[in-house]
Amino acid sequence: MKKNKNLKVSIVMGSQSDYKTMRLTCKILKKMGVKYETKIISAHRTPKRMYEFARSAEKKSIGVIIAGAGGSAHLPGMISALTHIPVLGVPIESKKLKGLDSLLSIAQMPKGIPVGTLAIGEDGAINAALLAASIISNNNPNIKKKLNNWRLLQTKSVKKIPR
Ligand code: RP5
Repeated sequence: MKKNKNLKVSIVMGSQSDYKTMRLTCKILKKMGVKYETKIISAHRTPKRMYEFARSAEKKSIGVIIAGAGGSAHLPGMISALTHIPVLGVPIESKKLKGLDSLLSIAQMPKGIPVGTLAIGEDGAINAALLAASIISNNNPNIKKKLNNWRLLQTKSVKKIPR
C-alpha cells in the first residue's frame, strides 16, 4: 500500500438493495472528511468484477474496504482473501433471518483470512464508517480531530436525567 495521507475508503455492497443501509456509512465518512467511493460488487453475481476490484485495490490508494452483504454473505471474506487491505464486513439485515445469516457468514471466517465484523444493519453500517475513519486517522490528524469532536458531541447529547 502507498504511504500517503489521503487514503480513501472503498464501500462495496452486494446489491442495490443494500444501499439503504450502506448510505449511512457514506454519510458518516462524509462528516469525518474521509474520501470514499461506492460500488455494487456481488461475489456470486459479478465474480469477475469482485476479483478485478480486490486485485487492483492496493494500487488505488484504498486504505480500508467496507463490504456490506446479506444472506449467505461471502463478499467480505472473498475480498479479504484477495488483498491485504483491511476489510470490514457489515451484515445486512436479510428478510428471512433478520441478518443472523449475514452475521454468521461474515463473522465465522475460518482462521487465516480476517474480516472485521460489525453489528447487523444500520448500527454496523455506522460503526464501520467510524472504525474505518479511525484506521485512516492514524496517518491523518484532521480526521482524528473530527472523530474526537464527534465523540464529544455524542457524550454531550446524553442527558443526565430521563424525562
Ligand atoms: C446479497 O443478496 C446482497 O448483499 C443482498 O443483501 C442480498 C439480496 O440481494 P437482492 O436480491 O436484493 O439483489 O448478495
